[in-house]
Amino acid sequence: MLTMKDVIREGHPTLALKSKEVELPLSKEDKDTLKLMMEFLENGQNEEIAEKYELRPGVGLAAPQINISKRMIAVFTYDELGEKLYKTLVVNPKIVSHSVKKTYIPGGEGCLSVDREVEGITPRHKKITLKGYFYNHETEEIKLGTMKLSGYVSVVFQHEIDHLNGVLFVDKLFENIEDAEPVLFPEPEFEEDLEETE
Ligand code: UDB
Ligand code: ZN
Repeated sequence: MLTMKDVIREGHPTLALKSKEVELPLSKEDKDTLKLMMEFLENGQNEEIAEKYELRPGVGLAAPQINISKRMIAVFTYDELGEKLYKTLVVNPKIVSHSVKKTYIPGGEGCLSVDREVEGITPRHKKITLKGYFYNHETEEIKLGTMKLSGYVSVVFQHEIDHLNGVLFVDKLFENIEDAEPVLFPEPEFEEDLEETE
């Protein structure tokens, strides 16, 4: 399994490289890498496993972050409404179109490869159309396809694709972005209990 020891950090030269297109059909090695990437994200979001192995709860991972300079990404997250789960591995992803409107994560982004607190926000396209080879690591099927993404999930994919181009979120920090709308995370509904318990 992958742990935080396998994740290279800011300053490592691989993070600044443009990674290579992956050849198809996928090699056994590439299939294994993709599977390990998804398992790393799943483990990180499993409290018990995360605590045991000291994993950060990642929502996305790009192959260069484990020092493999190939165009492969993994995303494991719900959308901002907690409605749809994206458990997605993409090989040779490409943003084929995007909105003019921009968005950003209000508190700023973080990164599994960046160990410091960074101030500032990173502008992203509000909507993207992503084309690539979508890989199912359970069935080992791979299919060319297109996905339309918006809001928080679109930010996660853009962050991962940036890694494939040698770009970190810290390379594009702003104090404020004109005419960008923040990703809206709804506040959990809170209702005070009127009855005493126990
Ligand atoms: C993350 N997680 O996984 F706004 F429910 C980050 C870390 C670095 C803090 C673990 C994260 O942002 N979780 C999150 C954010 C929310 C709401 C929520 C959970 N990454 C992945 C990464 O470094 N990939 O290379 C950083 C994210 C910042 C923006 C998109 C990816
Ligand atoms: Zn990152």
